[in-house]
Amino acid sequence: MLQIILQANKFKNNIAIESDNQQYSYQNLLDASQLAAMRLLNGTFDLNEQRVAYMVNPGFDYVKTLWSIWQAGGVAVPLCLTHPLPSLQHVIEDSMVSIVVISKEYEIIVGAYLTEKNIRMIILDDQDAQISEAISVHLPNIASDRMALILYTSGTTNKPKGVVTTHNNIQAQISTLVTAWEWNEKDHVLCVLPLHHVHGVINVIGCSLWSGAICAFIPQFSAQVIFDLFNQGRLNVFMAVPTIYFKLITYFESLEKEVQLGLEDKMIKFRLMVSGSAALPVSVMEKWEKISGHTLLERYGMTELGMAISNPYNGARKAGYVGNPLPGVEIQLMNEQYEVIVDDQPGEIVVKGNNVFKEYWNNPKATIETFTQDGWFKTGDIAVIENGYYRILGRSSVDIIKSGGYKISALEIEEVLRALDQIEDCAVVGIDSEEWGELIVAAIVLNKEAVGAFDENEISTLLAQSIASYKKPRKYLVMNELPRNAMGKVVKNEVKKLFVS
Ligand code: MLC
Ligand code: AMP
Repeated sequence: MLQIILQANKFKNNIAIESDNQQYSYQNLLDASQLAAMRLLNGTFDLNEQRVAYMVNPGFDYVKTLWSIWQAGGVAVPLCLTHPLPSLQHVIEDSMVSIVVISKEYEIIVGAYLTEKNIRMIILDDQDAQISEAISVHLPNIASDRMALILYTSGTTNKPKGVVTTHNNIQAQISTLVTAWEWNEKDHVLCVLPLHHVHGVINVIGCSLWSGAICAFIPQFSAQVIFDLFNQGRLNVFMAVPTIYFKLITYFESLEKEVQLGLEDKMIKFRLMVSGSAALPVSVMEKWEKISGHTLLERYGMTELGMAISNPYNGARKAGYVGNPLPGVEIQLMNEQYEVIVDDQPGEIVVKGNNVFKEYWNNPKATIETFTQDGWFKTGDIAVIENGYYRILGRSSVDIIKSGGYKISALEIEEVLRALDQIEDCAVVGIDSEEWGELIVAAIVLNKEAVGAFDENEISTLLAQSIASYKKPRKYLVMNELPRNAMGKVVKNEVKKLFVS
């Protein structure tokens, strides 16, 4: 039996999930996910690593669906709830899914497309939400080296790639965090993150449900709802990206003094507050410490790895540093020739361990290129060790942008922009932003016919049809030509300077 299911069996009577104003026990989750697995199997014995995509709201239905796919022998492919159809199509088609499970409200977005493509669609309805009696079902035995999950991540290629992790990888990713951060069954975490990325799926849902803890969900990010829940005094663990802490601080500062004092009183009682997915500005860390009494625990991770480096749970958490390798994760810094750096110089972080993903889906070339000959995974992140702690200095590619904790390919946005009639050429970059980490901006050269008639809102509306809102440039600069070097290549660092000067 899968380890996550064995774990759940230890805590059958504990509350596992709070969502939609209801509580669900681990027993409820086991029963409902087994029933859903039978529905997926539809009379067959094993999905045998068929890909099953799902577009399901955060909460009981989400976890039930994920666990049902795993128990039926499928590979889970979570879809982003806010992506427009072309982005969803890319994931569905690239991962070659045979089934898509959706919450009812998403039928309007994907229903016609799935019918046209003859892809089986399962719509979760009210009946599914009801908890059935325990049933005796025959489910396949799943070897832990089988594929479990494909998460799509942007890279230096224009379209996102599928990152395949096995059940073994996921177990390693979860168990190292459970050990390092002392997760236990008394914990009560709030999940506010999107659930098609490793931060929400592994760190929040994976770790809490592995430990017999409660995972509470809200439908989408809302500072007010989060503080209302903090105020109830039942939560004790919180994890978010730096942008969320920034937004919470801004909201907190708008509250009456009395309300602030009440909240401070509740927040100080939390066991753990974590930040990651992007660099935590020291200013945000300090402000959060002032209002919550917590020194945020900053850690470093990646879709291909889960988490790799973490500040200590017990011990000094240093602002601007990500700490040290997690248990079971091997880290080296390497130079451009992929030789280990022996002095205190900066180098690219490379990683080995059971946490490291299996492969990029259906992309052996990208998989081979991302590992050194000795099997180290090349992260593309540059770090240095100072006084025994790792500090992230940046990325080796200027074409990867982190905004709001999302990894975004500048090349993907450029391709979409160039496809618009008005735009002849463009260069997309990320510029520093305390709120977003990086803000996406675009220098553009207009087609002759469009010169003098540039309309930012029109561009934004057109982009919304094909890319997610968080990928849209937030500022444009119309230029006669883009800054290029002697080889004719656009110099992105020069483009960045144009936006900050
Ligand atoms: C949204 N907006 C942005 C933006 N995203 N503006 C600038 N830059 C961005 N990146 C704008 C919208 O256009 C809108 O503006 C307003 O903000 C609200 O939009 P929204 O979509 O409702 O945003 P919101 O819900 O507030 O989203 C902010 C957020 C979200 C921080 C909650 O970005 C988020 O959930 N980020 C987490 C991503 C994540 O989980 N990453 C982990 C990847 S795994 P207007 O004007 O139209 O109202 C990983 C590995 C690891 O990285 O280490 O963990
Ligand atoms: P993703 O591909 O979305 O999983 O994003 C992974 C990337 O996020 C890493 O390669 C880093 O560039 C970045 N990242 C994650 N955590 C941190 C952190 N604490 N500090 C700086 N960058 C981070």
